[in-house]
Amino acid sequence: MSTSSNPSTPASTQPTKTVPEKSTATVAMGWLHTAKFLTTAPQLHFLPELNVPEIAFVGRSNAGKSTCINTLTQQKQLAFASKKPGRTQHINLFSLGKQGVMDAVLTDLPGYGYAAVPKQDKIRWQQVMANYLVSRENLMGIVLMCDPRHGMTELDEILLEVIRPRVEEGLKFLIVLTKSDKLTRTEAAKILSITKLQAGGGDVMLFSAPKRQGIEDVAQLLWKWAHPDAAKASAKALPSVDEAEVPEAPDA
Ligand SMILES: Nc1nc2c(ncn2[C@@H]2O[C@H](COP(=O)(O)OP(=O)(O)OP(=O)(O)O)[C@@H](O)[C@H]2O)c(=O)[nH]1
Ligand SMILES: [Mg+2]
Repeated sequence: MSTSSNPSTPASTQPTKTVPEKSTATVAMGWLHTAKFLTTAPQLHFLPELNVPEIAFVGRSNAGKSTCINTLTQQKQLAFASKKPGRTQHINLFSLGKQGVMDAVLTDLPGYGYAAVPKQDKIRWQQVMANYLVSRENLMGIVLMCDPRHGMTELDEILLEVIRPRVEEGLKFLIVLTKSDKLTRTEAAKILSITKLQAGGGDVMLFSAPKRQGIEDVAQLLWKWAHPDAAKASAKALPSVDEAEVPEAPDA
């Protein structure tokens, strides 16, 4: 005998359980949590060629790139983070994808601008990075991490110049203002609007690992970059402002 339904109620009139659709933020956080170490290399030509979208984290040394990757992927030690600047010294790739099927890659790059690095090493690294940013074929997005207490520095501006031709061809670009926990609300609002003016059309977001600020916003954007078709489909599924029922305004 079936115990799953009330025989006196016709099947068609039984109340149906509605399963709420997962929000984009939940999907994005779940996707990022699948991150696994893929490979590490001292320069571009040692990296495997990949045919999935790659998103690189760049920025000054100590800006918080590795910490941001660990926070987004909800893994404590996926990328090496440290108080000591210059902790990341290789190009590190992390694969993403559900059920073990890789559908994107995150790249943690060594930072630039650390004064204590010998000049020759600085030049070598700047060449490695410029080469990666200009030539990595599957690179589809860049997250520029910037400490808002220093704002965009000259080296950040140079980096923007290096990637400008690719941005004009469609490369996605986000500036993340890290360590926002170190700022007051007023300071944060001010640096956010200044950086938006400098971003040349790119997105800008505030982020704090300890305060967990901005995590879902960054996660959703990266997910959308890597899944443009799915992102378009879920945007279509939502009613547009015209279609949505808008309550009538009360008479004045
Ligand atoms: N208060 C605060 N500290 C942070 C935040 N993100 C990172 N940090 C700290 O900043 C320091 C540098 O962080 P990393 O993630 O190693 O920085 P990185 O950009 O990867 O540095 P390199 O690998 O040297 O280029 C560490 O002491 C982190 O704990 C944040 O959002 N808030
Ligand atoms: Mg690092």
